[in-house]
Amino acid sequence: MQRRAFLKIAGSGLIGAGLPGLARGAPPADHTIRIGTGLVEVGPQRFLSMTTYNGQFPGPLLRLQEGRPVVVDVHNDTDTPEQLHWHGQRVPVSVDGAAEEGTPYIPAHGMRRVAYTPGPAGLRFYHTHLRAADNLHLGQYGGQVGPVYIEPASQPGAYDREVFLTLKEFEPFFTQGGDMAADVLARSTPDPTLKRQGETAMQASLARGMKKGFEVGYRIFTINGRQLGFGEPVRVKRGERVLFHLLNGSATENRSLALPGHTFKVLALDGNPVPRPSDVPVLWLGTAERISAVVEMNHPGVWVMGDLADDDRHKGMGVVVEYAGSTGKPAWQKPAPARWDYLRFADSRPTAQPPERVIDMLFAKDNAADQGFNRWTINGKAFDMNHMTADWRLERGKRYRLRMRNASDDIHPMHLHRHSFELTSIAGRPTAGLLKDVAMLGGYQTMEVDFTADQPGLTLFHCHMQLHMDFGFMGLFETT
Ligand SMILES: [Cu+2]
Repeated sequence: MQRRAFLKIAGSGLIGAGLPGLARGAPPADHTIRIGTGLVEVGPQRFLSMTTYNGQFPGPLLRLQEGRPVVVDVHNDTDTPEQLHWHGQRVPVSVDGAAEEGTPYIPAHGMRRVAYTPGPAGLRFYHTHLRAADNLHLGQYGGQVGPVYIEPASQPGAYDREVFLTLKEFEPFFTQGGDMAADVLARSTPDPTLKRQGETAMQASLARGMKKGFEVGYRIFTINGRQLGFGEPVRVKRGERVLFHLLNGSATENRSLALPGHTFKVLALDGNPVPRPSDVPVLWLGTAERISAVVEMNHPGVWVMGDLADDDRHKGMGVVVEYAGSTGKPAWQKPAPARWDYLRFADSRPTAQPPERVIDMLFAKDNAADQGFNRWTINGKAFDMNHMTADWRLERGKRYRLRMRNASDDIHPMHLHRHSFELTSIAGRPTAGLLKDVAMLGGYQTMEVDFTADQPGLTLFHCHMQLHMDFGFMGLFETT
C-alpha cells in the first residue's frame, strides 16, 4: 500500500520536492531559450541587429527524443510579449505558441515554462508567431527561427553524417508589384474558373486606380545566418553520404537549392519519411517547409550549393561544399530547369481513405485593399484578431478533407497547426501517403489534404507567408 502511494507520487512528477539540492521545487529545464536582441555577422564585418534566440542565428538546434517528455524555459528579454510556436508538433494549445488558439503570451521581461512530449519524429522547428503587419522588425522578418530534430525510434536510411541548414533572408523592404517566380511547381493547367475570378478582381481594382499591393524584397540572403562564401564550407569526403536537413526559415519566400553534379535523394518532407524516396537535381521549399535528403558525394571539387535565382545567390543564398583535397574557387553550374512535384515521392497507387466530411475553402486576394496591402480572404472572410470565432467545428477523432481553391496567382504554403495532414489531391491529380504540415498550393490551382482531428481545442490554419497571414489569410478549427 505504501509502495503504491510512493509510486503514485513519483508518477506525478512531485518526487524530489523535499530532497536536498532539489528543495526549491521545480526541476531544471532540459533546454533554455532566451528571446532578445543579438548581433549576427552575416558577412565579413557586416553585423545585423535583430531579435534572436540565445543571441544567435539560427536559434540553437534542439535535439529531442520522440515520446520522451521535455521541459523548456523560454525567457523573453524584449519589451514585447512573445509567442514561440513549436511548428509541426502534436502539442496542446497551452504549448503550441499561437495567441489565436489561446496560448498564453511569454510576457515582456518575463518567462514561461512549457513541458510536453515531442512528436512526431523528424525535422521540425520553432519560430515566433507574432503578427508583423507593416513592421519589418517583427515576426519572422527577424531572427526568431531555430531547428528542432526529434530523434525517431528507428533511423531512416544509411548516412555518414548530418548537416542542418536554415535558409533565411534579412534586411526586408517593401516593394509594389513584383511577381513571384512562376516556374516552381509541376506544370499544370490553371483552373479556368479560379483564373477568371482572380483576373477579374485584379482588373477591377487596377481600373479604380489602385496600385498593386505591397510585396516584400530582401537585401541579404543567408544559409545558417551567413552569406555564401563567408561561413565555413560543408567539408566532405569522396564516397560520403551526407544527410542534409534543410529548413526554409523565410518569412515570405519560396526557395530552390541545387548542388552542381549531384542529386538529392529525398527521404523525408516536413520531417515525415516519404513512401517513395527519389532522386532530384533541384529542391524547392515553400516558406516553413523542410526537406531531409541524402547526397552521395561522388563528384569531387569545390562547389556552390545555392539557389537557382542568380540575384538571390549573388546576395548570399548558398553555401560552399568542399571535398577533401580539392582546391580553387567554388564553382556554380546552373542545373537544367526542374519543377517541383510532390507526387514524385508519394505512393504510386493512391488509396486515401474517404473522409467524414469535405470542407470547401476559396482563397482570394483583395488587391491593395488594406492601406496598400493585399487583403486575403478564406470564403470571403479576412481573419480578424479582434473578432475571433471558430470558422469550422470538428468532432474529435473524425477525418476531414480540406478542399482548397486558390483564386490568386500566388503560391501559398498552407499550414495546419498541431496536426500532420495527408496530401490527397494536387491540381486534380489524386495522391496518398505524403504526410506534411505545410504544402504549396499553386496559383489558380486546387489542392486537397486530409487530416484526423485528434487535438482538442482551437487549431490555427493559415498561409505561412507572413505578409499573407498578417492580412487575413488565417482560419480557426475547433475540435470537441
Ligand atoms: Cu499566401
